[in-house]
Amino acid sequence: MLYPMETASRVVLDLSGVWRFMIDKEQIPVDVTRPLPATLSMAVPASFNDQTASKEIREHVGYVWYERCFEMPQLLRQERLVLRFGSATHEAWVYLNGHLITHHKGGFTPFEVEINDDLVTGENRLTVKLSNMLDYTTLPVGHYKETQNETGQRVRQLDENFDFFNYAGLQRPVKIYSTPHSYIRDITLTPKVNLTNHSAVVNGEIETVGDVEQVVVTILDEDNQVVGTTSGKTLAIELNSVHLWQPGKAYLYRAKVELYQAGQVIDTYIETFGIRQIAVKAGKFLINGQPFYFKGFGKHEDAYIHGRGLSEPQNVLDLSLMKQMGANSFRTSHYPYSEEMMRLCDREGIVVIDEVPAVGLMLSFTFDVSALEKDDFEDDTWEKLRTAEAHRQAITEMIDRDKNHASVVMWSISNEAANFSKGAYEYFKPLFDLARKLDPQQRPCTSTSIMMTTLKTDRCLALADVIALNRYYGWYMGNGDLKAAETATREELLAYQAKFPDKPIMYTEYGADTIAGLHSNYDEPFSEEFQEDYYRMCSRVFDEVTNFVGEQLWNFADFQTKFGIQRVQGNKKGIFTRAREPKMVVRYLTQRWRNIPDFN
Ligand code: GCB
Repeated sequence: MLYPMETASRVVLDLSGVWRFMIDKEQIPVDVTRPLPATLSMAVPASFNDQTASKEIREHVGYVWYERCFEMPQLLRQERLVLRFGSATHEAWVYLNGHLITHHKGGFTPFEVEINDDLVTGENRLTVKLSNMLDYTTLPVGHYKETQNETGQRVRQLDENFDFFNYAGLQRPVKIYSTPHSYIRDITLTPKVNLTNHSAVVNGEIETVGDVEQVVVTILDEDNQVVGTTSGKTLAIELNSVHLWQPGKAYLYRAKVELYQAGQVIDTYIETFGIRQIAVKAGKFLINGQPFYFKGFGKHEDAYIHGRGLSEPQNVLDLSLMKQMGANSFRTSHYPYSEEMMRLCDREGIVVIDEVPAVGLMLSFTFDVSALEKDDFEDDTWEKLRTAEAHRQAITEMIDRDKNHASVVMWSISNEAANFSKGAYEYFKPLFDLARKLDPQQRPCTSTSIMMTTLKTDRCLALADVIALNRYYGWYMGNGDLKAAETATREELLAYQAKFPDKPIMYTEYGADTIAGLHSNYDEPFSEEFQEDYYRMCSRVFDEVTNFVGEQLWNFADFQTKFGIQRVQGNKKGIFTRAREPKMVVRYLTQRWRNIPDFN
């Protein structure tokens, strides 16, 4: 799916700004043929939750409505016009001038619809109904319940089966873009590098719609010089002396695709891409043939006021802070991030593990690993969950959206699912197969494992190209005892390495809740001293394990969660506060990461 972009043949109109908003009290049906009786203002893109002083709005479970009007410039009316949502969380019904024009479920991927037939001259009224409800059929997974209040009215309740606030709304840009009626629908690029002679072949497919006489593809380098050209919808353009996209040293080419009719260019799209090679071999994660070491983070899209909404200044700052520390990567825990962030990572040379919103696929919880080690251990996760269809859709839409990004080096198919329970392999095998079938660049796939999913209990290890562990020894297990944590960390990593000598191993989460400004002479948990000791302990062990290919700590910054006795206005495992002020440990990690090269 192409990102909306202005070119010689395309115009983009941005519908960001202040919309009208209301929560649906479900007392009288909303009449979409008339303007909404909505009196509140709500900025788009952003989550709705933190934009008002109302607790009712912040904690609302159910439906909300957004509306705004726009006029379509007459000079564009002859073009094909497409309304596009960067995301609408979690389910959307879109009406234009009172007609339902599209519906989409899944809160973290874009969708679009042609609007020519529903546009009117003068003012157009765009209305969006959103649901923020989650259940056993959706990603992420929520425990959903309906009860009745004293007056017999339905009360919807949602208990998120995950550790982040259920922000919702029109969280990413809403745009209208134009194309001609015959147009470029999609571009798929699969550059193949020859590392020995520094050449590459840019393979690809151009998908078009309508009457097309010819398609011409031109590759431009960063100096705007033409380095290759071809005609036809299938390309294989050879490039010599190629500039590789490298972590921290991004080099981006542009593929200018032109569609001809009667000797004239009628549609142009410019796709930016990088040339690099990803491989997993003999326990190493190779980027451009060299063993790469991941230094970085699990993150969230989470900010004051914006909630999970796109904040480009915050994205720019986050990557700058990462680079300053010598970090080189992050995982889009626990959902695909905005397209704007992915483009920025391409530009900045930040390496990304791209994750679907598959979080909460675990319906029981115990730290008693011995119970889980029984061959036939089965909880009710795979019997009760009905998420397979949503999961297939999420994988399909994520890969469709992100397939050309040089920054994306691996897909994460789930976070902390009940891999220890019978039925897990049968659930996941088709999903890993699907990701591998869909990805034209054949990136490695992984899924991150929770502490109870061990070498003995994990039924899905054979599926993952990289072993990705989320571990909290010294925090959730043996809180405060870093000596025991060190032993457990070491023993477990060495055991994985011995059993799977060809699979790279990395930590995709490890951390300790830390209240900024809390200090202790006794290095107690929650103090800044403890956080630093914890990370020093982990680093010591990591450095001993040959096949250990990366450390992505939890979390880049403090973030908002649902209520819970372990959460004080959110999760405090950030090494930065939510406002991006450093905790003490940032100095230690900066010094460590600046001294670990990206490649070893
Ligand atoms: C995890 C989850 C993450 C939580 C984290 C924690 O394992 O993947 O979503 O926020 O632990 O801090 O408990």
